[in-house]
Amino acid sequence: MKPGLLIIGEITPRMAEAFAASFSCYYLDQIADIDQFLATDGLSVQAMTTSGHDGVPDEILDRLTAVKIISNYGVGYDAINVDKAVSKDIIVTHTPDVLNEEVATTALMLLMAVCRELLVNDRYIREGNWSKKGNTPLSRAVDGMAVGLLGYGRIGQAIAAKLEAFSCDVSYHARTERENSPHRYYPDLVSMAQDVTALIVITPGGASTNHLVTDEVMEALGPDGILVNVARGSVVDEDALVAALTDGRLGAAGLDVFAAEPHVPEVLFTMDNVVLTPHIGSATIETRQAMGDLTVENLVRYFSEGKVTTPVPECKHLVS
Ligand code: A2R
Repeated sequence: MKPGLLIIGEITPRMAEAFAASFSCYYLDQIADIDQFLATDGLSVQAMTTSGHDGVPDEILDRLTAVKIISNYGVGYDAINVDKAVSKDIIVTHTPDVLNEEVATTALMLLMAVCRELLVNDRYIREGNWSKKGNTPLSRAVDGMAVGLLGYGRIGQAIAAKLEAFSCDVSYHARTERENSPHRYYPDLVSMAQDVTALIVITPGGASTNHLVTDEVMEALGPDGILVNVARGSVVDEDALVAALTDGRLGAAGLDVFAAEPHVPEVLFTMDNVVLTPHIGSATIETRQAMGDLTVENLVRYFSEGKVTTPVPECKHLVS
């Protein structure tokens, strides 16, 4: 008998096909009566898969008592209560590394779109202004820019490598300094924000990084400063961000993530100095395929070999 798998959130057809080959699949959004499910088919559910956005509701985690593993389709797993899962000896896996380049490219795309005013210029032509009013004002160069990274892990270092191609002066802030890094380490985030033109946020979400980017950090970036967030909306104090952009105390922003997705503060819609994308950091066909394959691999390996490929650090002691 195939083990039961509860699928939470959106997955690709390729993932659905692979899961169906190894598991009895139950889709949370197709379950009409959750209490009835938990008392019947739910008893056979030994695995769950979810996305970084959807996570696992605590109630499900508490009531699906046969679950042994949760495979997260994404690198960020702040929407899963990992402490609770680990206390129940449930292994949690995620998809590190396979999305590094894509998220790094998204960060650079936002930085470039903001600096070169891509959307303003595009609209200018579409509205027929070029022939009527002539050229648009000059924009800002990315090449040679001083850029600070908040977070210097797998993705942060991929961003740094791409910025090198633009001869940017790269520095970073994290809790710990990396040995042998070619980039300058700032133990203090505000000091780094004072010294750079653009700050790119690429830490995990969750309580420990909540509102790391404060009003003070944005003040330090200043009226010519640019904030790019490809991490989690929770890392930036969004009310302070909106206020700083409104007052001109912060120059511009490129935002892929928001505090309460899919809600985005509407005042941002009116700002030409802001570029908005709907959490598309890793959302290409190629990268989502690699992430999906790893999400499947973790589950299939667990049930066939008793091993997983990419456990989250908090549950390494649970895996052999
Ligand atoms: O602080 P450290 O030395 O552990 O460095 C990590 C940094 N970080 C922080 N920096 C400052 N204050 C904090 N409270 C803090 N917490 C973590 O974030 C490290 O440099 C970086 C995380 O790197 P990785 O664990 O390799 O994550 P990865 O794969 O780069 O992904 C980052 C996030 C995901 O969790 C998703 O939320 C998003 O990017 O896609």
